[in-house]
Amino acid sequence: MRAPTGAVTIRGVAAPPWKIKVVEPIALRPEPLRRRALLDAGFNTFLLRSEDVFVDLLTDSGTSAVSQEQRAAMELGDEAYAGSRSFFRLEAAVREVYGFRHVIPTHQGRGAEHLLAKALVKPGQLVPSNLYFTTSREHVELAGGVWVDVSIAEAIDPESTHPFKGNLDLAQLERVLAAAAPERIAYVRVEACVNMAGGQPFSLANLTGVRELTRAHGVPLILDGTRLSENALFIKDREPGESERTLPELIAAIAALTDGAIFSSKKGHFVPIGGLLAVNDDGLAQAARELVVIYEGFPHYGGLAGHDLEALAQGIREATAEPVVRHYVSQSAHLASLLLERGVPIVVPVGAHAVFLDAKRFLPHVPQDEFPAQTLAAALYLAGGVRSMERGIVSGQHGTDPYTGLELVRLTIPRRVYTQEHLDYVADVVTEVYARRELLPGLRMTYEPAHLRFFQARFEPRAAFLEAASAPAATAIDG
Ligand code: P71
Repeated sequence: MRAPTGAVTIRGVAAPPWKIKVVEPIALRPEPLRRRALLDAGFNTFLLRSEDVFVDLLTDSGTSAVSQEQRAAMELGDEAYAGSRSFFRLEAAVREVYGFRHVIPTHQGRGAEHLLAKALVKPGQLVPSNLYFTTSREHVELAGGVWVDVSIAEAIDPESTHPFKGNLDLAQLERVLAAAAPERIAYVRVEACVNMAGGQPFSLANLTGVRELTRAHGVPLILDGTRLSENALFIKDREPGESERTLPELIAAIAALTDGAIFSSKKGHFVPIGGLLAVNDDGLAQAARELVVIYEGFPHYGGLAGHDLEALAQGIREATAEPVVRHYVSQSAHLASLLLERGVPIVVPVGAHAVFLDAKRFLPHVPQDEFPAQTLAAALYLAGGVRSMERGIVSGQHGTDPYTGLELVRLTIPRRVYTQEHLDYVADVVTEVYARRELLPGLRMTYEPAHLRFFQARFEPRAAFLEAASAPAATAIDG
């Protein structure tokens, strides 16, 4: 069947607009080896080896498949230290797709966040934003800034079906801007498809409102465009009056409302490594170029190889192709619909790049200080070799502040990588763990790193975890 956009849909799911030319072997390890691997990893999925993982839904970061066009472009990589042809091709792609005048490549997204924070944030200045992202907030705080959440209340309600949970609360933003002198605000940050809320988009109307407020108060508006294509697709599908605009038009319209953006290109630009700072202001660009030579490399490569710049330039263009974006967004929707049918509690509406399990409702008997999402992520690995990511108290708690926020497990879909069979398998594993959820005990943290603790923290179970998590289901899966 052909949808109005020209994309092919099969039983409601957008067909992949590609076929597979190169494959990477994967295998499900026997259950005793998965137990060993989980113990060695201290019940932290970040610490598992990928060879011990069957379906890897830890992240969509750097895990997308490159296209044949990207591989071909990589052959043209100009590895000159300065003045590389590959840089100018990247700059042309950014200008064409997003319209920003200045482009500074970085090794990945947090490299761009670092430059931006160093250039724009002075001690005591505020950065109002829709929720937060871990590395974004960390860099602002390291520069002495203060993060201020101005997301709408629905953003942290996993059961609210608000179509634009990534919106900023305009009244709250206005209060923050009005209460502070303009020089006390570093910039307002708007994240596309807010990761920590479950991949939830903002609307164009909301962004327009944010733009008006930042103009009126004379403060910069900076976009985290990491998942901008998906946000543009949700606007096209959900926002009244926007369905006739093309994806490239919507992407350009969003970027044009902002003063600049950071991108972790490892997601929607289909590259294993790379990030960007792209801005319009000459002074800000100059400040960032002075910093990039200290932290990343010469401004014409910013920590990347020439072939990386070529893959990125091509990936930026592919990220505007509606059938490509629609396919991977519909993979999340497919997995979500299987889980909803089986009564598994997930965040709705389904986000861009992942399905988020609501661990508070999945494991209501595990109190939040016993890490329900971490527990669930460990159980999914043990039951079926599925690797997911904790997005709850371990990653969200700020210092010793009390944390009662979202407690989610992210099943993240790498772009152009897994087939529908893989996703159907993941749904079966989640369903089996759900059937035995009452047996799962919580965890105790045994090692807590000082910064971004979720990456390397270690845990041990409070009761017989391995038996509870692996008993009948694992046998069924193995044999
Ligand atoms: C994701 C990641 C990668 C990650 C980072 C930190 C903890 C766990 C996983 C990275 C993002 C992102 C947004 C909205 C900036 C970065 C940093 N996301 N903004 O979701 O989602 O980019 O990883 O390239 O440095 O797994 P970077």
